[in-house]
Amino acid sequence: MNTSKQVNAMIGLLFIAFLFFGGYIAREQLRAEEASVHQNEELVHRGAELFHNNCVSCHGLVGEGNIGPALNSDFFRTTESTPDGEAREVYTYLFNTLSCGRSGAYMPLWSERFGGSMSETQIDYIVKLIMQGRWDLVGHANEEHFEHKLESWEIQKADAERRGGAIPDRPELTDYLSTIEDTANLSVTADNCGQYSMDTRSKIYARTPFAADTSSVDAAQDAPAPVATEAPPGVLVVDLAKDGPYAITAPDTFATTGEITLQVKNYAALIHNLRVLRTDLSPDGLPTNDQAMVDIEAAGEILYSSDDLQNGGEEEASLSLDPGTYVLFCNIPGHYQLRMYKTITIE
Ligand code: HEC
Ligand SMILES: [Cu+2]
Repeated sequence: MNTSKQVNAMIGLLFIAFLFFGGYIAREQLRAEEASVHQNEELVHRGAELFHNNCVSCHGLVGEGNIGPALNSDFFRTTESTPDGEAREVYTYLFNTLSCGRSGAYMPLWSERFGGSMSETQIDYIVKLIMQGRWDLVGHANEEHFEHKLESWEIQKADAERRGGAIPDRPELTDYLSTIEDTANLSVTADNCGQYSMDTRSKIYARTPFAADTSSVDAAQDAPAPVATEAPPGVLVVDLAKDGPYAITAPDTFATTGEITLQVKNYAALIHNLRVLRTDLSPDGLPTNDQAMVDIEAAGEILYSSDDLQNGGEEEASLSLDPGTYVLFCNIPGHYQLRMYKTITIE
């Protein structure tokens, strides 16, 4: 009798202790989670500040792309449902690209380890920012810095008015962006640390982290392959970066009886151009020079060269091409190596 009461009391106590500890552990977990959310927010904030100071000039005010490609693409994003291995792959790709830069392109190297200006911790902050798509924070950083710029302009202006001197131009947010004229002063990254793989790039570009539900996967599979814009006879339409950051979209064959009207348009913020080359060489085996451009002299005969086209830039030209196979490519440093080329057969 007594013992059974004792046992009951024991069980009761144990139960209370269990509730107490259970509650404690749950609370601790919540606290730890809140702390890590808070910590993450702190880190991506630092990433945004670094991005404002070092990257917006080439990659756009909120990662939309400018001289460098867009970085606000979904394929760089990870979500809670992204498998660990895949997330690591994206992380490594971005981390290495930032660390080493891109050889043969304007993308500088950043890691102190290779002579750049950032610690690996700082690079980590920026990579986190890109993978979490926190462009809102970059927007805030821009605004904040811009306000300071405006304030000092106000002072300069008041001063000029007092002295009757020339009033300086009001700063614009877009002053942060490099223009194509600035590229004359940019240097091409000479060498990376050999960590950049073309296959990894293709794999990452194919990622669709927000299309996990089967309906959209089916839709993507059913979608027709990209085709060149419907054009009137005699008009050859070549679209740059319409179906991918380094894609050239044009018909595989083009029938003509004489003069061809060539219409080329760049769909990306990243600058591209077009060359039409007659060559006996294989399209993937053109010789390149130390500028990471196709060595035109050695490659064959260039029959058409467009201007360097900014976002939305178009050009139209007449040319006559004999029947045969030609290579269309972009000769912005590094782009041929990124497979920005396509063959076309003129019939
Ligand atoms: C002087 C211009 C310039 C600056 C400054 C610059 N980039 Fe780039 N970046 C480029 C160019 C050009 C490319 C494309 C290289 C290529 O041809 O693959 C690029 C490529 C990249 C890529 C690879 C994108 C892809 O699709 O593979 C990442 C990531 C990147 N930059 C991040 C950054 C970050 C982060 C910063 C700031 C710390 C930065 N870049 C600063 C010009 C720049
Ligand atoms: Cu290009």
